[in-house]
Amino acid sequence: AIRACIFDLDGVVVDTAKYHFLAWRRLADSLGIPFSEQDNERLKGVSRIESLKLILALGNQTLSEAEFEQALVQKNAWYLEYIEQLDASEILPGADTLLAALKRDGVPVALGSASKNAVLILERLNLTDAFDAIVDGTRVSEAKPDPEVFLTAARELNTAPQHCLVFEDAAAGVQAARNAGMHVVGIGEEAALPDADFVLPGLAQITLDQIQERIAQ
Ligand code: B16
Ligand code: MG
Repeated sequence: AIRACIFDLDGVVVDTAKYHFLAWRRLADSLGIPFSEQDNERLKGVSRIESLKLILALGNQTLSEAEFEQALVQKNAWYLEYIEQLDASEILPGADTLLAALKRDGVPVALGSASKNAVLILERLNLTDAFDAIVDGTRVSEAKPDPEVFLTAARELNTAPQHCLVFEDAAAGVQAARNAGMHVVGIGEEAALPDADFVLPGLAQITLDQIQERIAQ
């Protein structure tokens, strides 16, 4: 049975995935590398450093260490610019309702995000108190699909991995949950997330009981 839930941030709780895409595309443009929304799928859930490596590989380019570092800083500056106005209106449909229901039912909840901006974003959304543990990109050394972020979250919730349920919008994140030995509900399109237990278009109108039933089948 599911005893704890772990939420990815970008693309699950909040619609920041589009801002990551805009910032990466702006950076790719500045390097003369064509970068489509389809290319961006592979960056979802992936750390900042790994994302830049993927973009450079797309363009068959290399950067010096200093240029690489500068590009990371630039991308994040643009990203922060895009999320400057971020507020609770950009919480994805159903996320706040589900989080509130879990709290009411006493189900422990963690954030498991690759983002180094996660704490700032949760503050802007007024959602910090919804989480019993926050594990983000500042706290882990291995990027998704490595299970580190989710295993750390499970430990902080005092729950064994097989009793944890992860909500993820990224292929790398679904893989990370699998590698952690957890259940995982994909958020988005079925075809993009074949390794999830099942896929939902979003968190709207879903309860933990309904998810338990579908996983038990
Ligand atoms: P940052 P998640 C991930 O967050 C994003 O999906 C991914 O696009 C981003 O590159 C990564 O965080 C790092 O974010 O640059 O803010 O540290 O989906 O794991 O919540
Ligand atoms: Mg995500």
